[in-house]
Amino acid sequence: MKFFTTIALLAAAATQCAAHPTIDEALDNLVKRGGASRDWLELATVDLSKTPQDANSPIVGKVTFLQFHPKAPVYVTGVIKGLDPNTKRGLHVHTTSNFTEGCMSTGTHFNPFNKKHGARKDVERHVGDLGNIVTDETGTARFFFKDRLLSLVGENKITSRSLVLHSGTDDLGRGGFEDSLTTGHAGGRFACGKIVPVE
Ligand SMILES: *[C@@H]1O[C@H](CO)[C@@H](O)[C@H](O)[C@H]1NC(C)=O
Ligand SMILES: [Cu+2]
Ligand SMILES: [Zn+2]
Repeated sequence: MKFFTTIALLAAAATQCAAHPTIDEALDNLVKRGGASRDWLELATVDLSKTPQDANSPIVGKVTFLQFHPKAPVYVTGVIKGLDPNTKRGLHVHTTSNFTEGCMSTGTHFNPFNKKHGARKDVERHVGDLGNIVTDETGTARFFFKDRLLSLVGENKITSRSLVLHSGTDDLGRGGFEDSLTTGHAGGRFACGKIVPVE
């Protein structure tokens, strides 16, 4: 199962972003540098298609996380449809997958090191800060990036937490609003889902 999911991801990543290395090339590089083995692989996915308690949500989307070594970066790839065209929307890992009050009860941004909110490439950031996804003219966002802080194992483990897509743009901590350094002033919680391991 894992193997086939990975192959599907490699194909999807290759067609999505010709300018970026494919996951397979990235893995090759990691193996060469001694940072990974082809025997160790963790995968997790989130289905954002049905925001808990809101079956009529227009959002359809799936995001997959892939890691090749406990200390290696996590590759994040996804397609999310049903958003406003040509815009940026905040995407974060939130601490819990408590959906009692829909996305509102998923807690704060996952922040095991008690940092301030920031951009994905900032030193000062929450582990859960994934910045913004960018939509095309049809309101679809396709993305593929790697992140050095996320993990699928250990203390930064995001599995069983939730992924939250916001109704606004994440200001990456730079907006000067009261909530810029906690939430990136990213607005309401548009869609969310539990991050579950793929066996
Ligand atoms: C889940 O969220 C609800 C609503 O915010 C809260 O009352 C409840 O205590 C939470 N459950 C757990 C297990 O934290
Ligand atoms: Cu958030
Ligand atoms: Zn944050």
